[in-house]
Amino acid sequence: MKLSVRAGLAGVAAAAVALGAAEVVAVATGPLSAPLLAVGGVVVDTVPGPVKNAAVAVFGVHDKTALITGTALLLAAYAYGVGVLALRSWRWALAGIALFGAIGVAAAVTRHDAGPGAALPALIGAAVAALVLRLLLAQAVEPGSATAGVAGAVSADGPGGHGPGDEDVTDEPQPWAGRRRFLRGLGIAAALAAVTGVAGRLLTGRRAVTAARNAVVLPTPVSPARPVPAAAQVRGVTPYVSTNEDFYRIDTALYPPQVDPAAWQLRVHGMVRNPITLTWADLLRRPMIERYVTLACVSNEVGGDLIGNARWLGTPVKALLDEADPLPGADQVVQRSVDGWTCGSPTAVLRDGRDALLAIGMNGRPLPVEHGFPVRLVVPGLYGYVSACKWVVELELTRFADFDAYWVPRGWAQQAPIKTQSRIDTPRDGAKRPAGPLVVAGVAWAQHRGIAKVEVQLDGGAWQVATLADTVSADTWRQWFLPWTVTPGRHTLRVRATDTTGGTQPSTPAPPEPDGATGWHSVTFTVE
Ligand SMILES: Nc1nc2c(c(=O)[nH]1)N[C@H]1C(S)=C(S)[C@@H](COP(=O)(O)O)O[C@H]1N2
Ligand SMILES: [Mo]
Repeated sequence: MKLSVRAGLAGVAAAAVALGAAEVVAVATGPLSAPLLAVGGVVVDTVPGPVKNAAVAVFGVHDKTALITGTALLLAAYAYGVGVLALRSWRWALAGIALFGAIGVAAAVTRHDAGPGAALPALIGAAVAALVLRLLLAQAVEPGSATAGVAGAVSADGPGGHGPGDEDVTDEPQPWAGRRRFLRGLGIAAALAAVTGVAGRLLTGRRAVTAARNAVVLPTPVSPARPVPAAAQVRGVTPYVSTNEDFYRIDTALYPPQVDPAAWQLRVHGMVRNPITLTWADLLRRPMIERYVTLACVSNEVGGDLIGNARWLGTPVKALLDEADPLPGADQVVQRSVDGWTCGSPTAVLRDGRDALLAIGMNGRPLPVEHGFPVRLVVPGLYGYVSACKWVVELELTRFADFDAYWVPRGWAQQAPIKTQSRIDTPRDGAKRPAGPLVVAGVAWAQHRGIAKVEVQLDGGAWQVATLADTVSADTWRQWFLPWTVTPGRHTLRVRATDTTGGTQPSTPAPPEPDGATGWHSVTFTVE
């Protein structure tokens, strides 16, 4: 192994131990102060809209994992470079580590609601990185060899030393005797990194609100949800009710905010005559209703699965807003999450009598932490990014002209009612089917307007009207099916829906940005 490779590996190992140490410190200072999450969070908030949209499109609900993995790989490459650099100049290597620490500190302290200790994980991580790199480098360099001076430089002489390795660090004619010792050092570092990293994560998990969530007893709704009719589910179609585990998750939070209901408050303020502050106990005393509402993400592509239907338990937002008594002209309700994320809904929509909920329950359970525990909004008929604030702590009455919520400066529309859409779930694109009878089936949605008709077309022929399955309400999606007889060959199916206002979804394909995708979903399959 070449000396420069050893030094690079030492750099990577030092960075890994540093991250592990930072995770442990972050147990005390908050998960978002750990450098990886902090830097990742800054990336999430600052990458240009199109890049992020592409990430959601490519990675879907795994965009967070992709981001963290990408950040870690970049850091590894950087740390490798710092390790190699250390052979030439320990001073420059220290500067490289300091830069890494500074970026971590800057990211951590600028996060929304950053605590006083937010800088600590990155600072301590940087110190650990310097220490570990020094120790490993001392082992990477063979004593008595032409490059031994480097070892001296980084171990005995201390920072700033230069060794003869400066001239010719990668050339290594002699087999290297210290290999075993160095590899052992690397192994110890890797083990340390793994143990501290995992321990940090586990301890952070123990500080999570899991216990508080388990202790929540959901109140009985004064108005229960209409039961799901058996005929709502068509065979071969996505489940009519999405389980909490399978429900799609989209948000900007790399680590879901941990909000203890005991400390939770909702402020209703801004352009109102009666500002209100609601505690968890206050909230539980309010009348609760339970409704099935289908939530959809504006980033959902035609045919995509960023949509789900759940039974939400919550108190009507309308009554709360009526009590706060908005001033004339307050046309926007800005919902603010504990992590600073915002979205804006039209005040008129929240007050028009639809079941806009301040929700605490999802399918009979307290909201999962990833879905907004303890409290979120659910508004039938509006895309999630303009209505469904998770971990909500504020409702601020303002004007659309005066405030742009999180996604608006990033290129998305201020207002975004859900567009009428439909999807073929069976047959799947690329499927092979035997000749003869074939049931085409799928879902369609036009929340709050309701689906009136679904039509299917085979190979560009005449549109055929599908049978609509039963559904709970206009606020949920609706399944449909159409029996067909197919002959051998390659076939293409298309679907389009019409809502109860008579609007048929347009054929023109449009991307999700700025206010929701349009176009007809099509699948191509083969009959043998
Ligand atoms: N606090 C917060 N709430 C948020 C978001 C977010 O990034 N942060 N994303 C919104 C978007 S874009 C959607 S589509 C829905 C998704 O809700 P879900 O993750 O429960 O499916 O949450 C909305 N609420
Ligand atoms: Mo979304």
